[in-house]
Amino acid sequence: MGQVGTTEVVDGIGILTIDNPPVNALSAATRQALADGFGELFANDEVKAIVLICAGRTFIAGADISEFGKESKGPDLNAVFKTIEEGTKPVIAAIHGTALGGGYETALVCHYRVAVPSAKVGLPEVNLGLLPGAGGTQRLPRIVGIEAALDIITGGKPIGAKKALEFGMIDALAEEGKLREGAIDFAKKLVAEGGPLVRVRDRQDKVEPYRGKSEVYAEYLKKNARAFRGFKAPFNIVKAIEASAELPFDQGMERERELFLELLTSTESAAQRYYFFAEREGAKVPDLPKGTPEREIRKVGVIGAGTMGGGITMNFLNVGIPVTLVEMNQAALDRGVGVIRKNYENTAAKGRMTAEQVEQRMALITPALGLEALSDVDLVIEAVFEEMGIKKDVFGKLDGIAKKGAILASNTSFLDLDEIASATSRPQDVVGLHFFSPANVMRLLEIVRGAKTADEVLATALKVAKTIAKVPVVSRVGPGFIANRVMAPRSYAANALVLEGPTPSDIDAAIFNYGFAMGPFAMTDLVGLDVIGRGSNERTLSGDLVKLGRLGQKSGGGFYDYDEKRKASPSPVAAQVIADFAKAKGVTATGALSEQDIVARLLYPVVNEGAKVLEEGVAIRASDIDVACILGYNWPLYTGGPMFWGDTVGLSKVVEGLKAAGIEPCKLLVEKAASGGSFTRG
Ligand code: 3H9
Repeated sequence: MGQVGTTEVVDGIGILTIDNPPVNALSAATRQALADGFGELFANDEVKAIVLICAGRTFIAGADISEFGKESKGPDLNAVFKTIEEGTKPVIAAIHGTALGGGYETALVCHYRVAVPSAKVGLPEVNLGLLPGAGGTQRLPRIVGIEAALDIITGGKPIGAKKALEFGMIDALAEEGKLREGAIDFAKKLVAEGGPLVRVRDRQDKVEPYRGKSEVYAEYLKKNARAFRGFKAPFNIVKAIEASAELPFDQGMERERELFLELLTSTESAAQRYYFFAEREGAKVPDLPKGTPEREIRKVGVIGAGTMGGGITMNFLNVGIPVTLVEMNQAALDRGVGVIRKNYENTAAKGRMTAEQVEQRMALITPALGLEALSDVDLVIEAVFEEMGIKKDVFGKLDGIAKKGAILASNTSFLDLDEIASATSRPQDVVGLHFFSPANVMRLLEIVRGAKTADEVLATALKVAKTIAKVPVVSRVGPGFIANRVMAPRSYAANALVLEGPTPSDIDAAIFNYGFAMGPFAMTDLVGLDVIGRGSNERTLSGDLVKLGRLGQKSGGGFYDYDEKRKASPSPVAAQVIADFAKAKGVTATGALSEQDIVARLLYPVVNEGAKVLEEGVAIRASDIDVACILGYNWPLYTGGPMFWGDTVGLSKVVEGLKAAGIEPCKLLVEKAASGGSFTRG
């Protein structure tokens, strides 16, 4: 059994403990330990019932994702499951932490499930572009019913133990911290009662009423069409759940297997599994020495109570960290605090927070006028107007106010952090914390490492990201850092392409069908043409539209015309402005382009910019660029982000496409294409 599994017998109850850090994933070693441990305990006559429990932070957190796509070694999971399910002694899964995916499926082949109140259970495979492939789609509906199973498995969210008990996903709660004792007591009671063994696979009552009701699944897909768009897994999940009602258990298992394998070999799942690890890589900075000390952040200051500052503040309030919120005048301060309160009250109105929690959070804000109030905070985040002069002034003043060792952070989205830091006598304490709007919702945090930022400050910034549940990506100083910079060429390309013939609707449709929520012209109309074009002195297409009062949705027209319900339709006026602009620029129309061609024209330049960001050392790794685009710009997850997608398309093809559009591919991209290399594959 090696190091991973240990067995013991206590008062006739066999206990198998799995200890395979970090998360007891079902790797070959864990499967071996399960096979050996159950084999031994079933064979031991002294043992009347068996408790399966895990050491460390969690119950089995699922299949080992890093093993997918590799040659399978060790015992087959289904064979191990058969041993448990068909065994003649009751088996009790004792759950703490998270029993997810294959982990919860292991619990489902046990006869009973006991959990501590803090535990969570669930089938999150959909997030990896997969479906539960070890019986989850056949067993869960037999416990919770078809409708609940559809929501749980296509949603992929973990469910807290108390709710899981209501659903029947677990059978009993054990006292927090006393799982082992609770599970042993449960087992002893079962032995004493001596009832028949209960197997989930034998239950029919919850699925039988759905036999022949194909409309249930069709309606479910229709209702969720928007959320499922572009993904493969939800569709296969629905088919597998339908099979749980239509087919006898063993045939249902075969159908599940087929549908699972179809997903396992799909590009979508490969992209989503890549992304799972990519999110976790972001916090790893190769040249940051292991064990670098982190500074304690007990109190935070935020400068600017506007949309950004307010959102940033909420992140800290949500985790119980007090914030001193600074504004220049009382009216702006009151407005900012009022917006935060309103946001929390809206959440409470939806039942996702109690009135008491709203007050608890609000009580953590100290509103203040003037920077002097920041003398005792451990971290200051500046979110004032995006202008170098103003930022330097604020940092210069902060230098004289903030306590020694306080971290001075800027939320700048494109200014030179080193120049901002130069306004202080402590550039080592300055770092960029670039939040994305709305800052309390968006999960991305770009951490900008200045030329002089101390390791300790970077390590603390990474810790802060974790504390407030953000996904960090570390960037060096450079215009636009990572996400904004890499995505900018998409807009340039769209504005160039629209002069050549494809209409805004053609271009937006291609980008929407690729998987973005919106195309670039619809987006510009939403944000406002005046806002997007602000600060530019050159004649631009947007500028020409603005001159006609076409500011976007808010003025009833921009690139599109809008009715009173803000429904868009193609605009003859905009079409004329585009034609005039093209003529003035000497651009002649090309022939019609396919959606694929349009996507290439708009998105290959993003891959190229990503390559430049890597070449310049602004980003540490290609996967950080993908994470930044997926979380910062809603780049469709199932493509893996621009760099993973570029590799999927083939880098030579990307290089050719760029050249054909008159764009010079960067050196790194050309080299990789020539050598048959890739950014993300191995
Ligand atoms: C599945 O089960 C398919 C089945 O239906 C069976 C088919 C036959 N594998 O997230 P953390 C690593 S699909 C390999 O930072 P936390 C992770 O990379 C699976 N490695 O910790 C990280 O490594 P490192 C269904 C894994 O406490 C370290 O563990 N299950 C796996 O914030 C710590 O992770 C899931 O989708 C894995 N399954 O959160 C659950 N899981 O330290 C996926 C984690 O080198 N896992 N690692 O960066 C999670 O959601 C979270 O990791 C968990 C812990 C909530 C468990």
